[in-house]
Amino acid sequence: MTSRRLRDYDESDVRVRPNRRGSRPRSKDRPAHLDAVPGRVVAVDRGRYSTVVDGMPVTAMRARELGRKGIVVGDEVALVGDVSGIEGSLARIVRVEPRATVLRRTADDTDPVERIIVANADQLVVVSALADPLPRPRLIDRCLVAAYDAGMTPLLVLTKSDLADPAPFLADYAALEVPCIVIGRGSHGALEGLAAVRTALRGQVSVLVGHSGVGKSTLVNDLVPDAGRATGRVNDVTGRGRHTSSSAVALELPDGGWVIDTPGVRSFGLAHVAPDTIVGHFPDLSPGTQTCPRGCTHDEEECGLDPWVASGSAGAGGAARLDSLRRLLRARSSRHD
Ligand SMILES: Nc1nc2c(ncn2[C@@H]2O[C@H](COP(=O)(O)OP(=O)(O)OP(=O)(O)O)[C@@H](O)[C@H]2O)c(=O)[nH]1
Ligand SMILES: [Mg+2]
Ligand SMILES: [Zn+2]
Repeated sequence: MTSRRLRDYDESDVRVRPNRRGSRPRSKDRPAHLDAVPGRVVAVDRGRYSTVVDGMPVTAMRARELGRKGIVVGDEVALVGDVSGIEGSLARIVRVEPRATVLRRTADDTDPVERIIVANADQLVVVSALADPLPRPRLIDRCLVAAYDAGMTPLLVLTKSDLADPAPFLADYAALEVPCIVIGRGSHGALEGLAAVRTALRGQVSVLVGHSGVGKSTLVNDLVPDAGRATGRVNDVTGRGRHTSSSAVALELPDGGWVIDTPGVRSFGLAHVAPDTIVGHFPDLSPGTQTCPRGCTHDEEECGLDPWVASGSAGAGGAARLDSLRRLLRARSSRHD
């Protein structure tokens, strides 16, 4: 439902589209503010919220009645006041609608404070460079765990294929069965492989995550004309990106759907994720946990998955799949990205 509402904004004739508020489903306990209009938060900057209302940009602040409730990029909100979007105007956000998904992370596994990064995204695009900076497999695995935890579909995008051969990396990830797209600069400097990315993102709300310098903003600039996202060079000495992007921004895709560019992450704390959540995303293996001891971490001696796979119940690729599952389970509890 969330995506449907987002797609409403995709029409090129949004400026003249009649207000459809009358046809929206009404919640039973709809509070006051009957005059509120629906909008989507596309950026947050020091207490100011950039929203899109009927396809038009509107700047807003939070209403006092919201209390301490957080508002993040991707949130569907209700706005009152001056929603004209005219330069200098300021609307008020009076309500945050229930979120279909939340992408959350803790700063590290010991940090009890969960931060919600993005709301209402369908797809988590884990972006990794094949070189410059080198792939960080554990960070990638941890991002995949975060996607499973958030109920988002994962997609791997490998960038900079002009700098390194993707084959070894692809071999390592084959058993995970996560879709994977390779892109890179061609001989004229333009990005190649974008058609597959466009197809995968069409009609979806996708959030890009990955280490600084892997090329998230470069990709967004190619996908969204006029996106104008700043891009940075990778430091020759440290081999790291410079954290060029400092906050998340949602941009509308020309073919329908939204893409959310986020700042580079160094780590992805997953203290809040339960092992069974991860196993649930391996439907070929999960029946094998029936003989597990109570509270099994699925990475221990008595785990029922080992005899299940050894008996051939998970098919010929079962051993490789179990290896992949264990890698994600370990990624969840390892401290170092
Ligand atoms: N050779 C090569 N360079 C690329 C490619 N994609 C991006 N780059 C370069 O990589 C550098 C970093 O790109 P950005 O798009 O700023 O990376 P980012 O992931 O947005 O980084 P943060 O905003 O810091 O998280 C820039 O110099 C880009 O030109 C690619 O496919 N091949
Ligand atoms: Mg960036
Ligand atoms: Zn087990």
